[in-house]
Amino acid sequence: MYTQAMDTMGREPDESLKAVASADEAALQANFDAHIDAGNYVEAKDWMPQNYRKTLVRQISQHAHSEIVGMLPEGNWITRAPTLKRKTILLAKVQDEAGHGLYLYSAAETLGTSRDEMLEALHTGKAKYSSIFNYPTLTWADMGTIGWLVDGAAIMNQVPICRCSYAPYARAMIRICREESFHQRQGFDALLVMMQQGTDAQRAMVQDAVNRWWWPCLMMFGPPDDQSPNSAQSMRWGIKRVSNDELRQKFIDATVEQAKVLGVTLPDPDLKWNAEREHYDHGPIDWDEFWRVVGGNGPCNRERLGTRVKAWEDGAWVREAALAFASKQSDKQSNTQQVA
Ligand code: BYC
Repeated sequence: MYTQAMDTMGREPDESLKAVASADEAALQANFDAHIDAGNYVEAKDWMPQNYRKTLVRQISQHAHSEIVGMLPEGNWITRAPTLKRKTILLAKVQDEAGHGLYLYSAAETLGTSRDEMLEALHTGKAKYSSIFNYPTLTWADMGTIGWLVDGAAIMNQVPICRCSYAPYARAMIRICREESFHQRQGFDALLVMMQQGTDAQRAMVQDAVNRWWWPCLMMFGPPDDQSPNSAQSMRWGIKRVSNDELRQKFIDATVEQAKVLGVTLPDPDLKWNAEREHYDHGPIDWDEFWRVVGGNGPCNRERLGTRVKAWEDGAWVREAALAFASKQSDKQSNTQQVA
């Protein structure tokens, strides 16, 4: 502080320093923009604008939260799976989701936010997680439908993130997408078996699950492009590569054909092929319902958050034990080094 005062010899130190800093900043910003425009990736140690960092922490942490909250509606059915084969598949899938959460929290940590901070934001309701996990899983058919539709929507949204400009996120997504593909197939397979080899009651159960999950799945892609405050900047930065509406449309186009193979109908009387657009038209989405759920008032928001907070509190002794063990190990190591 004193040195600075001497150097400036009575001039306005803050102003001159600010001018230099902002000139530097402008050059860094220009480099960064050119780097992004050329389609290059950004690594953790590279310079990046504060808002780019903030946007990534927001999206990646919300994505991580979605993975671990997403374990709850399915975890609920592990003990009730109809066969040993379905139980092992579901168990593996739910474990994968814990793994996805870990990759994603790790990717977000590279941006300088600690996992404790991110979890605190989840537990206090400040951070969002995907709206879809605030709906109940009422029957076994919901497990197949989550795999087919929810994971199907997730893959559609996540494949373009494998090319996200932030490299640690893009790398995490490559592995996640491979696993999501297995998740989607196992869901489709479970439903196909029920539809082709099941009883009338089982087929009705599948149709009922599809009816309940269809619209919330379309909401997973986020608000329409003209009501999506983050899209324009995220597209500019190469964080998002394809818009919410385009992805939703791609999902609808792919799913209508899959529904035909399964032999289920989708609960939208306005769903029809538009030869001019070469896409399926669809009926209006209830965006009031979406914002209600995102705002914390969906059917299961309180239950999901309560379960997460309880798991965090019940796990306190595990974290303490792990820290005590790690500190014992490092004491042991430094003692050995001293003796040597
Ligand atoms: N739910 O400006 P927008 C999985 C929020 S896990 C809740 O379009 P953005 C799986 C949005 O955050 C799947 N909130 O935002 C796991 C924003 O609020 P803030 C999770 C939503 O970020 C286990 C505001 O609405 N996938 O598949 O440009 C088992 C305005 O939206 C939702 C990801 O997280 C929503 N559905 O675009 C099975 C993918 N949609 O943050 C399966 C990564 C929007 O400004 N994320 N909001 O307060 C993304 O691709 C983007 O963040 C989104 C939203 C497309 C979701």
